[in-house]
Amino acid sequence: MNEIIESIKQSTIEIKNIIVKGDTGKSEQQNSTGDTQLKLDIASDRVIENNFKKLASIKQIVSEEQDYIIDINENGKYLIAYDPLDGSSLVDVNLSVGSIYGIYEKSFEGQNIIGAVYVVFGPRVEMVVCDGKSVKLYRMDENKNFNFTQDLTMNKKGTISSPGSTQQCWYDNHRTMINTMFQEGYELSYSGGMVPDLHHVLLRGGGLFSYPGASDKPNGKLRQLFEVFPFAFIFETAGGASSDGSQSALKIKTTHIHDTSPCFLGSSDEIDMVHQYYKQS
Ligand code: AFP
Repeated sequence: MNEIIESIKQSTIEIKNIIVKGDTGKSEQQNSTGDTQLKLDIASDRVIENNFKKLASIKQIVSEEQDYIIDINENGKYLIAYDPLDGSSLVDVNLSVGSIYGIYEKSFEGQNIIGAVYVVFGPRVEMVVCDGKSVKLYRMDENKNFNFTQDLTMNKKGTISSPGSTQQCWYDNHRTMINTMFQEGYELSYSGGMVPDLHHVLLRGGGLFSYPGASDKPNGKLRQLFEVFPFAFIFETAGGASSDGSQSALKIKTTHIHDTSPCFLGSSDEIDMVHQYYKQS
């Protein structure tokens, strides 16, 4: 997996330059989810695809920005699903964004994920790498080197609530749960960028990030392969937990590569709380 991590580092350096110099305008194209693609999305996607195509260990890749799986090397071992620039619509208001990578074996399913990486393009560029045994934080320095900073672990109970989705569309059980958390003193943290929002929960030791199903999006908004499974793998490895409202998100059965799912990620106590409120409903 080392050559994959090195490739991601190279892509990160190139994407950082694109963000700084790039045009944040809209392209004429839409992705499979119907989102209008920004020029940044397409440029970042091209960088990652071109770098991954050089690796003998990769069998297939699939991007959130593309309709289909791309075959790379029939003798390759790894399948990689990636979101090249998640939250890209936030670049033009200068908020943090990120890249997300899920590394799978055999098939693109939650149960077959064996590695996950995300990169935060914020005041600093940071990369988090998870191999299923540990979650490690690296920081890019002025010479474009990625230096190990610390191992990341989560407390049993946290202090942050990061509630996504359109509040007026929340189901009653979800609204009651979120309101109760704030009454109990949880700190609100939500930027609209999944990568910085989850990085915040992870680095502050825990809490709950939620993007539930709601009346406008019953199956949620976040994509299973590119967003939900990589972060579920990272949070569970760090000692936290994940859920789709009733079980570990990694147990979700994927039927299409662009499927979405309700998504809860956080400390184990908070995920237990989610199951209490969702079981009752
Ligand atoms: P974009 O990639 O289209 O900006 O969406 C980002 C995202 O998929 C994820 O990063 C956020 O958690 C989520 O959308 C925010 O969605 P809302 O804007 O509906 O809160």
